[in-house]
Formats: sequence, C-alpha cells, structure tokens
Amino acid sequence: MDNQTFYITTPIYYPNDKLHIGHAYSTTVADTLARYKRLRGYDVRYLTGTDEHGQKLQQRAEAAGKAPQAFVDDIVVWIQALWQRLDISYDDFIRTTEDRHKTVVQAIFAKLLEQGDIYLGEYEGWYCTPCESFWTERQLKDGRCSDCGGPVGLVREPAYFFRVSRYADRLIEYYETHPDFIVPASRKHEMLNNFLLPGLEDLCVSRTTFSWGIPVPGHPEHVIYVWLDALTNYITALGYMSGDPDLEARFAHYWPADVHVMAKEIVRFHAIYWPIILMALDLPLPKQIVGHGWLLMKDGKMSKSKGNVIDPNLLVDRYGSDALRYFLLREIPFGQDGVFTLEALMERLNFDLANDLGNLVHRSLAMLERFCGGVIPSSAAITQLESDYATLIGETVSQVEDALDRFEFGPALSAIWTVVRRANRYIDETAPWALHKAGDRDRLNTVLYTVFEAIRSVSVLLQPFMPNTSPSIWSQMGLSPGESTSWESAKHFGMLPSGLRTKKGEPIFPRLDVAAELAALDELTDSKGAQPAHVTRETEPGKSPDAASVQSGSADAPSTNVSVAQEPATPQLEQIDIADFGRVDLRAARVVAAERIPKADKLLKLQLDVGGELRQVVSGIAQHYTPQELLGRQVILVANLKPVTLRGVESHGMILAASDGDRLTLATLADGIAPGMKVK
Ligand code: ME8
Repeated sequence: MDNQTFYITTPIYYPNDKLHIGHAYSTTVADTLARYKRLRGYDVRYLTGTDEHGQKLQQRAEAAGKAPQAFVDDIVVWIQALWQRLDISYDDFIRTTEDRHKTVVQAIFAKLLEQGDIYLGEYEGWYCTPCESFWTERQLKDGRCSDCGGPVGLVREPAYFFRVSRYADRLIEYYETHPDFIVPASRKHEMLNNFLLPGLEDLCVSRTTFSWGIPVPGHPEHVIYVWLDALTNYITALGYMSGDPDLEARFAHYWPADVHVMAKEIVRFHAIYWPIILMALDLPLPKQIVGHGWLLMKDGKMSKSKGNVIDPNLLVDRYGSDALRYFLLREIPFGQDGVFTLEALMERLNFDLANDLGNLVHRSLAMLERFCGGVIPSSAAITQLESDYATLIGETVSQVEDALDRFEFGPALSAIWTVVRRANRYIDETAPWALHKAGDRDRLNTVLYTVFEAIRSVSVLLQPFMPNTSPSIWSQMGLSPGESTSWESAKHFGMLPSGLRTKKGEPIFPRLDVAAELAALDELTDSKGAQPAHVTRETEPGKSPDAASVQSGSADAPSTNVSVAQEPATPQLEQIDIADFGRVDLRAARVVAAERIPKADKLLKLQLDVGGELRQVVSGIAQHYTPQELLGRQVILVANLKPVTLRGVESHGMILAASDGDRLTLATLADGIAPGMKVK
C-alpha cells in the first residue's frame, strides 16, 4: 500500500525586504512537522515560497530604483539561502512570478469568469497597501485598517468581483461539520462573528491603478488581486491545471493539503477566501488552517523603522541553526504571542542545551572513556531503577507524538527534556565513578548502557526539531543511522547495540558567557539598551501587541487560563501607571472544589470562594497539581477578567501562578486571609 500523504505549507512571504525571525518561526514549525511525518513514514510534501506581486512590492522596487523583478530576484536568493542555513527541508519553493504559476492563475480566473463567479463592476472602497486588503466602510476600525491599524486609501476603479457571498452558507456549514478545520478554534469564532455571520460582500479581485501583477486574460489593464494570485500557489505548485499528466497526477496525489501554517493576521484569507475559491473550482478544502501567534519584542511589534528587527542569520552564525530552532519551538507557546528576548535565548542555550543536554552527552562519553575504554558495554541485570527509566522513555514517546499532533512544540520538547534531566539525575544517583572504584563491573556496565540508551532515545526524538544535533550525537557515540535511529526504535528500550566504539568530541553546545554575548549582540543588531530586536515588516503597520494574550492566555490561548510568566524577571512590556494596574481586580480566594475536565489533560475546573461569592474558574494547571492538593488553598484571583468558555466549561476569572515552562507554582497567600479580600 502507498504511504499516506502529508502536504504542508507555509505562507508565501513577500520578498519586499529580508525576512526576520517571525518568518523563521513559521517556516521552522512547518519544517518540524514535515520532518516528523517523514520519520513516521508519511509521503510528505513541504511547500514554501514567495508572493512577488502587488502594489506594495511595486512601490518598494520603485523606491529602490529597480525593476520589480530584479528587486525581488535579489531578495529571493537571500531567502533561499536563509532556509538552507536553517535546515528547512522544503520539497518545493514556488515563486508567483514563475510561468508555472502565472498561466494557471490566469486559467483559474478565466474559469471563474466563465462560470459566473467573477463579474466586471466598479470598486469604490478602502484599501490598505501594506496588508493588500480591501475594506468596506463598516469594516474599518476608527477609520483605519482592521488588521494592522494603519491608514487606508480610498480607491475607485473598474474592477472584477468574485461573488463570494454565494458560498458563505456552505462555508459556515463546513466550519460546523469540521470542528478541527481552524486551529486554534477561537479564530473560527472570530471568522464567523466578524465576517461570515454579518454577511460577506463580493470580493474585488482585480486592480487597474498599478501594473505589477498577473494580467487578467484578455484585459491586461487589470492585474489579478494579489491575494487571489497568492492563495492559489498551494495548488499551482503541485501541478493543478498544468496540462502535464505527471504534474496533474501529483496534484491528485497530494491535494487536499493537510496543514496550512501561518500567523493569525492572515487566517482570514485562508479560512474564508481560500475555501471559497476552492469550492468554486469544485476542489476539496484543506484539512487544517493553523494560525499561530506573533513573535513580539519587548517594545511591541518589530519594525524596521524602530530598528529592532533581528536577522535570523545573525543568530545562526553565532549559535547554529539547531539552537535557534530549539529556542523558537521551545519558548513560543504555539497559538499565543510570545516575546522574543536575547536574554531568554541565552538562558535556554545555557540551561537546556549546554547544561542539560550537552553536559549529559559529554560527561557520559568521558566516563565511558575512563571506565570502559570508550566502548559501550552490554547491560547486566537490571533493577527497578532501569525498568522505571524504560517506562519513562516509552511514555515520553507517546507524549511527544500527542503534543506534535496538537502543534504543541514546547510541551513536546519539555517531555524530551524530562528524559534528559532524569538521565543526569540517574548518573548522580548511581555514581558510576563509585561503582568503578568498588570494582562492581556488572552494575557499572548496566548503568552506562542505560545512560547511552537514554541518550539514543533522546537523539531519535530530537530529529524533527534539531536535525543536526542527532547526527552529531550519533557520530560521537559511533552509532550509524539505521534501525536503532528510526522513530519506532525510541519506543523499544535496549535497541542500542553494545560494542560501539565512541569518539568523544567537543561539547555539542558550549556554555556561553551571557554578559559578553549580550554585549556582542547589542553591537551587531540595531537594537539599543532595553529594546532589543523584534520582528515585523518594513512598514509600521501599528499592529498593537496583544499584551493580554502574551501573559495570561486570552481567548487566543484557551488551554492556559493561568498567568504564566514566559520571561525572565526583566520587564518586557511597556510601562504602565498605577491607574492601569488599578483596573485589575485581584482578590484572595479559597479553592473549595476541584476536578479534572474530561479529555483536557491540562485543565482543572475549580470552584472558588471569593468572600461569599462562588466562582468557577478553569485553570491550565492539571499537569502540576492534583485536584486534592488544591482543596483549601488560598489563591489570587483576577476577578474582573471577562468570562470565557474553555472546552465547553465556563471560566470566570484566572488564578495567578509563576512558571518557567516546566515548573509551575501557584501564587498563594498566607492562611487566615479572608476570601474576597482585595490584593493590591
Ligand atoms: O502575509 N511572528 O506575507 P508576509 C510570527 N504574502 N510570524 C510572523 C511574524 C511574527 N512577528 N511576522 C511574519 C504575507 N510572520 C502574504 C502571505 S500566503 C498565500 C500569502 C510570518 O511576508 C507568519 O507566518 O507578510 C505570517 O503569517 C507571515 O510571516 C506573513 O508573511
């Protein structure tokens, strides 16, 4: 039987400027999933590319004194080199200026025109050039672009329109019958409430006031609207309507896409217009539209004009691609906004990579050299300690698989790090140096075999996330890739062959001098002082950072209705005054009942006594506290948080906790504080 297919895409990025770590994040996320599915035996196709037309690009090229094609060509070379450096394993890179794309877009346009989905009319309305978005008067927010908050221009020109309203009911029904179509689900409600239920207006799909685009067939004074042009890349790249039987067969093989990855600001185009285009073409819809949050900087959105954009190359140069990939995947909670700081990067590199993983590999190899002549021994009899360890690894594999199925990259890595940290503790507990001294050869062999077996399992599980680290561990262990490095092998403790001759090299992740690194990075980036680099496009779209979702997990982050400090102690958000803080109603509360929520392994449903009032709060602490442990605890409640529904359970408020991602501790009050008392 043929392997199951898995077709995954990133947005095709605008080559109007060099890309930044926000783009690197989406591309790394998609790459991790593509690599993971390949390891699981899927027939994977991973597509990325560039969206090269449109008014914004034409303006940028003019400003640079270049022809648009020459302008984008240079940037595309830069982008492809970046993806190579970040080990992005794409199978195809589509450029919308390629003939294979342009001719099919024209054929699609002609087909939609012929079947009456597209008609000629006159557009009068608002246009946001940075977002390449049309807006009606009603959709503007305070007279500005609803997406980026920037200024909009009035446009009046003859234009073709797409009767999208024809398909709205079918799309609403599709949302209802496919609850996993949009991830996270909160974005589905946004689509329904803000766009679909109020009624879709026909979409303008051509422009006449500039020329940098694909001409409408037979009417070259019109160019096809850049989003219609761009969205279709997902099918033109496969070979849809190409007329080439091999390519058409490839299209039939991979379509529909399994996952379209993007950030939240373009979910609207993918969850509304793209499905409608596909319905009009009578094609199946993609299985999932996944919209993650934004990487922000301490001072908000990244922007060239603020001079706070970080070039991913800079970080790859200094720390390597795996370190950057690890940081992005580990640190940014998928679906939520996350603040990028160089301090947090340094902490992850020093603690997780150098101290935990790097040290485990290095110290184990050093002991093996000293005690066993650098040759991996056979295990002798095992004790409960080793069999518990084997169980932990088996459970970890399932946790990683489940987490990746839910796009939870941080928790997947955190599960792997439980094994890494346990291995370091196991070494401390079993003290191989003492076994060596006591001449307890059998026990020493068992312990060292177990340590290397744990390292092998970790290296297998790390492959999708850190594609260079695993081979470099194998090479130091003398292990050749094969059966004992396959994904399945991680589930079977004992697959490490004994007798391997190891080759200890340099530590795989050196420890960094944080102060020296920060000073060097500050020199190398445009960032100054407390405002290091953040990521956005060259224009200043004014998309305000969603501070609430960074810290507390708002509706965007339904699974963590608990305040989690993602960052080191340094302040990372804009300063507020006392009046801002006064708007938060913090209250002492006592937990009077707690229970798990079925099928939500992170959530607990709590009943809180808030001084005579009983409050129900859903909290993402189930992996850190059992319901019993919480009974009677004094906690701090954010009492005036708007109610939300999480997994069908109403949550009215949020309790505070401190966390570094792995550990989480509730913020509590001394006994004797009366419930309901104000905390300030
Ligand atoms: O929108 N944080 O292209 P684009 C996280 N051409 N991700 C970010 C980010 C940030 N700060 N900044 C950018 C376009 N991204 C269209 C897409 S698709 C048919 C057409 C990532 O160059 C994220 O994936 O503006 C976001 O959706 C995308 O880059 C926007 O890239």
